[in-house]
Amino acid sequence: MNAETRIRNDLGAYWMPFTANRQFKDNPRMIASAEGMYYTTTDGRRVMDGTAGLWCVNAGHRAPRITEAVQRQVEELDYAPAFQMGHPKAFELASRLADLAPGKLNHVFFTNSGSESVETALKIALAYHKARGEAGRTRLIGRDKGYHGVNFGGISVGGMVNNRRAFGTLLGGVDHLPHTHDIARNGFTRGQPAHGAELADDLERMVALHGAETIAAVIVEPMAGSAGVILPPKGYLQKLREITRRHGILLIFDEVITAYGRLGRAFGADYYGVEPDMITTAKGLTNGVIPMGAVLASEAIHDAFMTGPDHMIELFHGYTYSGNPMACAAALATLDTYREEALFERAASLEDYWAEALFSLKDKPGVIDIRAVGLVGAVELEPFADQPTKRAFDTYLRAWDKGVHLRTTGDTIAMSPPLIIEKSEIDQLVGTLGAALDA
Ligand code: PXG
Repeated sequence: MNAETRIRNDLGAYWMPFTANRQFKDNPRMIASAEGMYYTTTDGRRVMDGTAGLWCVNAGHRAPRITEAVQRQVEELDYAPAFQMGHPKAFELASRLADLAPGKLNHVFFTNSGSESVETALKIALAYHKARGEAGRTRLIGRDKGYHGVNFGGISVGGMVNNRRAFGTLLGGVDHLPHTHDIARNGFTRGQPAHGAELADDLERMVALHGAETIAAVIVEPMAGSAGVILPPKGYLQKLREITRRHGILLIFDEVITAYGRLGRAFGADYYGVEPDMITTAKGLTNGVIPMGAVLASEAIHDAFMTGPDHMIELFHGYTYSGNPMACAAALATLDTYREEALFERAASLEDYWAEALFSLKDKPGVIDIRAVGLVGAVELEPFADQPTKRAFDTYLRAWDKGVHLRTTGDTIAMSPPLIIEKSEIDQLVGTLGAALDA
């Protein structure tokens, strides 16, 4: 082995994110290329992408319009300063998103990831109340099992203990609603769970405890993806909307996973028929090609900042790469692809077939619940005694060996294929998971 080869094959330097580094490096799974629904590994195997990357490649890999748009953009304008300066595609993209967004969510703040979108929305919420003379509204309310990225605001309102416990005291003034995961009452429900709308009433308890005039915002995922695909019970999101509105509290939907067609509509807000005050997005915005996030904010929130002298910066927040030209080009081409290939409609039309296929796994060994919505699915397994997460991860590895890539979280297998998936590929994906569960 010459020096060059040794360096190229050394896996030690890369400290991998959210990965069991030592286990991975003993037995690496490496992707060389991808197209449409499939990856090709460095050892030449074809593996179906059952998760759209990390819930982001909604239009499938290397969608031609996006590839071409990025190629064109890098030849034309690679970067432009984001502060006190603009370029046309950022304005065009913001207008397109405002048109796509529900109701009065007409203003767009660009970020580079879901985590940054969350921090941005939380900061806008605090600054909005201050701008309106209610600076006492500083409390933020999240939810148990919530995932809002990995930055300090996001892990503070988030509710996944492993993401929190190593990192100190986090933000103060944060409280958490109870989660809505309840297999005992809602196990194996097709569609929205029947039980649990009353869990939103806990917000009334917090209002009574802290005083509404101290609460800035509530942030929830309309459908909680990372914690294992937890669906909102019937009436739950409506109730949260009603209580927050009545008490002047902002409602933020974290739609980093659910936005851009994952549920068969542009946004989870459309799917569930509830309009929040802000929506955080990322992932499917650019099909994963270039990092980008966007926060959609209501007219009222935006307008509250547009006061004071004209020459003053209204919001002291932003990123070097907010509205980056390369990312804007990718996002515009992604939105074109979604529209021209009717991918949201396609996801909606596959929803029943997808759920039917997943529910066929009901009697497989170890299965204790199945959940499905849009093109998202989850199969929850009875954990092995004293070895939490192992059963799901073993199943994942078996499916990988059989040519299908899935995700695990705890002892739940999560699936979120690209929206271009064919019925025969749904059969293959679910069939492979079934065989992995049998093994
Ligand atoms: N909010 C939500 C609701 C998310 O799902 C983030 C924020 C953070 O996004 P960034 O771009 O900063 O990672 C997410 C991310 C999984 C998985 O397998 C989920 C996410 C990321 C990676 C893996 O469940 N969600």
